[in-house]
Parts: sequence; structure tokens; C-alpha cells
Amino acid sequence: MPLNTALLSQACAQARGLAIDAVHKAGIGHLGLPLGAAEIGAVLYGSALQHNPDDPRWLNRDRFILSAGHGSMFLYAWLHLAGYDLSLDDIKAFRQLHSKTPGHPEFHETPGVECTTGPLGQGIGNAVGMAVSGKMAQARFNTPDFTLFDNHIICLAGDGCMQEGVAMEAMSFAGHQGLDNLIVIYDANDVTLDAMADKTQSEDSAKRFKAMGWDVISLPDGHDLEAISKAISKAKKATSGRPQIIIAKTIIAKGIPEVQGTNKGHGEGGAKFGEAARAGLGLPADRHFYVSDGVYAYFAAHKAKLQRHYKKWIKTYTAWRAAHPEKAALLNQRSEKPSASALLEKIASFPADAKLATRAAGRDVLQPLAAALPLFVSGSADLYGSTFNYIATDKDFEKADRAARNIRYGIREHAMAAICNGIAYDGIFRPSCATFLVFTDYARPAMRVAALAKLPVVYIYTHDSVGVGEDGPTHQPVETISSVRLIPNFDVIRPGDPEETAAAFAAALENTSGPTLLALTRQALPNQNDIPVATRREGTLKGAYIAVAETAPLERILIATGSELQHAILAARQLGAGTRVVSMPSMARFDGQSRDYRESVLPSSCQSRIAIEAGVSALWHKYVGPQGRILAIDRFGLSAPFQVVMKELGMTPEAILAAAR
Ligand SMILES: Cc1ncc(C[n+]2csc(CCOP(=O)(O)OP(=O)(O)O)c2C)c(N)n1
Repeated sequence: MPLNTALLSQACAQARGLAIDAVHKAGIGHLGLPLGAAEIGAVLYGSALQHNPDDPRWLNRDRFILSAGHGSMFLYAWLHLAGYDLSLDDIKAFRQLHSKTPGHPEFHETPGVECTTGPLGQGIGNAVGMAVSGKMAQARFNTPDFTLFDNHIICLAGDGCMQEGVAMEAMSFAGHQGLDNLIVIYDANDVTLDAMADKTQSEDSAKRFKAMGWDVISLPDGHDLEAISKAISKAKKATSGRPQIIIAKTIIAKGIPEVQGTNKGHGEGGAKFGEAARAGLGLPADRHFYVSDGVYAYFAAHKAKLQRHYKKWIKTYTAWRAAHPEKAALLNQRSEKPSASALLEKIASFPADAKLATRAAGRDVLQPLAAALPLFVSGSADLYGSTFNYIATDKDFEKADRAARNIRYGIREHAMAAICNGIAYDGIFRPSCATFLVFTDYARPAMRVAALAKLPVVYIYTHDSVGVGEDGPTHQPVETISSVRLIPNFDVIRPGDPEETAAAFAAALENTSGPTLLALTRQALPNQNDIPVATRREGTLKGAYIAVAETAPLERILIATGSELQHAILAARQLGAGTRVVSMPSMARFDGQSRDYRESVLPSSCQSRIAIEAGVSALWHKYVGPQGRILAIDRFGLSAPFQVVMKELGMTPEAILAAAR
């Protein structure tokens, strides 16, 4: 069908008008992208995207990701026109409290918004993650007789995204993996926020993308509806086995002559010329937030057409379910919430005399869990040999094997975390990934978004303290654990022995409303065999529990996590019958328990408390109170064998005894 360019041009003018009016009303926002990329929006939502506005989570929809999240009014205007559940009133409430149109797009808040974006570059990582998820879904669910998944992932990104390291990490990974279900549209308007882009960039982007294994489609006029349509259709039909990037030359803030094509057009600066701009666009002076009947009618007819295609797919899906009930059951598992106690039943208890690092316990625990949860996928940033989270019965995810569940990310921690977010947004597979805990700092921006967007990503981060030993302070996290504990909606679990590790993994997989970080040791720890297995497992699920109970009136409480649990238990034996040991693998889980439970573990009548953890003292004040003592490491570590480092920095039973006395 030929493109209805006359109508789509009107839609562009009206989408521009919605952005001008919304930004003007809010007094803040970004006009540059919604105006500069209006024609791209018109082609996507008016023709190219395979979607159904009435079923925004349709499994086989094209995913559209606005990586340049500051241009949120672009998305809101086109979602409204396309017929999503987003009214003109919602657009009038742009950036207001509890609106469906927040400053930057937020997952869960607006139908049709696939990802929370705004931190530049993240969306490209998310799109790559969705492309991975799409490839896995094709391999696991398409059959010779039925094609369930044939959708594309389309991402709109600007110069800002392209300048970010995470985008280049992710694009390099996508090129290597040959993710040909991925299309990036580069809104190359040569403008960023402060200045023209040539102040800060001069590379030949096309050559760079080609060198990374992408096909580059040049679009010299990103306002030519026919040309945009041809470029997207060429990208969708490409058979090269490579991801596609369309470099679209656009004019930022097109439609506001006073600022267009300059960095003054990026933000709300153009809004003061709004009335003249609206007149220039042919919009009625007396009707703001204007959409013509003709434009609504076009999109209504287009939606009806999309729905015919959708209904055909539903028929295919129904027949597929009947023909492949085992695959259908597997696909259904995506919306099941695993129960930690049921998962723990799959994990045999460790031998009483086991002495192993919690990373090694993690390896043993991961295998039955991966068997129980076939949609669970693993990954490591070139450290499987140390993080031990390879699914042993599975293979490497690669071009020739898209069903495999181990993803080798290379040394790209930030992209790894952003790609995991993409997999999690997609909601079919359950992503986990691994590196050394200290390299949280390389992945943190994406980890923060995971918490904000309530994504159930599991981080299996090992080498969790100065117990790393000889690699020295560059590799020894001290502030890292506490810094992640500070992120809202983020569970951090630092288990102290193999059974606590089993429960930590089960807890992480049970949590489907946010991320969980598992902090695991490099060095071996004894199995705390004097404490019943059930006590350690159930106690870990609660975040903290009484590991060793006092046998006389309570005199003092020792609180420990991870590798320091063993020291607290040894010290308690010497301190006598009035000493209690509390193991606290997860502050967040403990804080979520009832007041009665918390009081039963840490009774307010006992203020004589000592906390010990091989990390900064930061959050421990809350648990030991003003009269308590904290044995912590408020400095960087040391390069030496781990026993020497631990002793030098006071992580010993003797140090606890000295503090107690
Ligand atoms: C990680 C990150 N750094 C900085 C910002 C603030 N910021 C928002 S938009 C922008 C400029 C982006 O330029 P570009 O992608 O070219 O967008 P355009 O000017 O074309 O709208 C900046 C620096 C941000 N959102 N995220």
C-alpha cells in the first residue's frame, strides 16, 4: 500500500503541535527530538510498526524503544495518535504528579512504553537485550509448522546515546552476535544539549558501525516520509544476518524557525515561539492540543488493519498451543512466580563437612535451579572461570545456537547489565549475569534502572570483599555492598555458608519485582553444620535470623554477614552462654519482616551489640545502635594473601573478642 503522505504530513504537524503545547503548558521539557523526528514517528506508528495498541504486551509486537528518553513527548504524541490508552488529557498532564506522561518514559506507567529511558545509551543496551530475547524466543518457540515470533526491535537514539560507552559496548556485542532482528534509527541531528555536536564528536559513525558488524543505511533526509519508509522496510527485509542502523539526518526542533537546527532547539527554549510555530505548521490558533478528525480517522483505520493481522496471529498462536502443548506450557512459565521454598526442595543439602567458597556453592546450587526454571538464562562478563555461574548442561548463546542459555558478554559489564534489563523488560526469559563485585561500578547505571523499573535481574557477583587477597585493593570491594544496599527496591544478599547460598539463590529467583545482587566469596568458608539446614535456609529468606542462640540471659548480640559469620560463631563460643549470633545476609529482607520478628531477632532490651562485616561501616549503625560497636573496613584493602589481609584489617574472632571485652 502506498504511504498516505498527505495525511501523515498533517499528523506530523499535529504531533509537533502536541509537543509544543505540552511543553509550553508544563513549562519544561524537550522539544528538539519530538519536532525533529516527527516524520520518523509518523512512518513508525502510521505504517511500519507491527503492533496492536489494544494489546500493548502482545508477544509478537515490534518493540519500539525511545533510547533518547528526554524526547518523551515524541512517544506520548504518537502513542496517543496510534490509539493506545493515552488520552489528550494525559498529554495535557505532561510531567505532572501520577500522570501517564512522566518527564522521561517509565516502564509500567504508560501503555506502549517498553522501557524506562532517560539515562542516555541505556535504551540501546535494552534494545540489544530485547533482540537477544527475541532470538531466544524464536529458537525455543517457533516450530517448522508455526512462526510465533517474527517481530523486530526498533530503537530511536540520538548523538547523546551514541556518545555513551554503554551503547558502543552493546552495539559491538550485537554486531558480533549478528542480531538481525534489531534496527537502530540514529537521529543524527548534529546537535546535543550544550552545543553543536561537532564540538565534541568528529568520528565517521557509519564506518564505526560497519566495523562493528552492522549494516548501515543512509537516510540523507530524515523528514522525507517515503524515504524513511523505504529505509525501515529495507532494514526489516535485510538478509545479511547483521543488525541494521539507519543514519537519519534530521533538523532538531524542525518547525520552530528561531531555534531549529541549533542546540537552542534541544530543550524547551523554542516554546516561547510556540504560537508562531503553530501558525507556521498550519495549526488553528484557537485550538491547542489539536488533532483533526482526518488524522484520527487515518489512525483508526490503520489500527483496524493492524488488528486484522493480530487476529491472524492469535489464530496461529491457538493452533500452535494445541499442536505443541509442551512449548505452550513452557511459554506460560514466564508469568509464574517461583516460590523460594519450592525451589529449595530441588537443592540437596551440602555435606556436613563441606568447606567451599560461596561462589562454588553457587555453582552447585545454580544447576538444579536452571533445570527447574528452563527460562532462566545466565551470563558472565568474561569471568565464568571465576564466577562459576555457567549452566553446565547448556551451551553458549551464539549465532548457531540461539536456544543456549549461557551468554558470553565479553568484558562489557555495563552493556551486560543493560542487556539483562532488556531481556527482563521483554518478560519471557529470566536474566542473570556475573562479574566481580567490585565491577558493580562498571554496571551500576543499568542496575539502578533495574531497581527503578522493577526488573527481576539477578547479579551473581563474586570476589565480594578484601578476601580476594593478592589481587589487591583495585579488586577488593569495600564500599560496594553498602552502596548497592542504598538503592531503593534492591535486595543484596551476602550468604555466609553453602546453605545460606542455596537460600540466597532461591530468594533471588522468587523476587520478581526488582533486582537481587548475590555477593559471593572467592575464599572457602566452613559449612555451619551446627545450625540446622532449615534454620539457615529459612533464616536467609527472612534476611536475618538467630544463628546461635544464647543459653543464659542475653548479654550481647554479634551480627555478621558472609565470610565473617564464621568468626562471630567462633567468638561466641568463647564469650560464653549469654552471647547470641545473628546472621544477617540481607538487610532489605530483614527490614521487610514484621516488627515482632525483628524484635525477636534483635530485642531492644539488648543494646550491647557488635556488627562485623568486611566492608565499610555505613549502614550498620542502624542495627547496632548508639551503644554498639562496628568492626568494619573503612579504608581500601591490601595486596597480600587473604588470611593476612583479613587479619591486618581486623576481620578475626580475636578482634570480636577484644571489642566485646
Ligand atoms: C547519561 C546521561 N547524561 C546526561 C544526560 C542529560 N542530557 C539529556 S539530553 C542530552 C543531550 C542529548 O543529545 P542528543 O542525544 O543529540 O539529543 P537531541 O539534542 O538531539 O535531542 C543530555 C546531555 C542524560 N539524560 N543522560
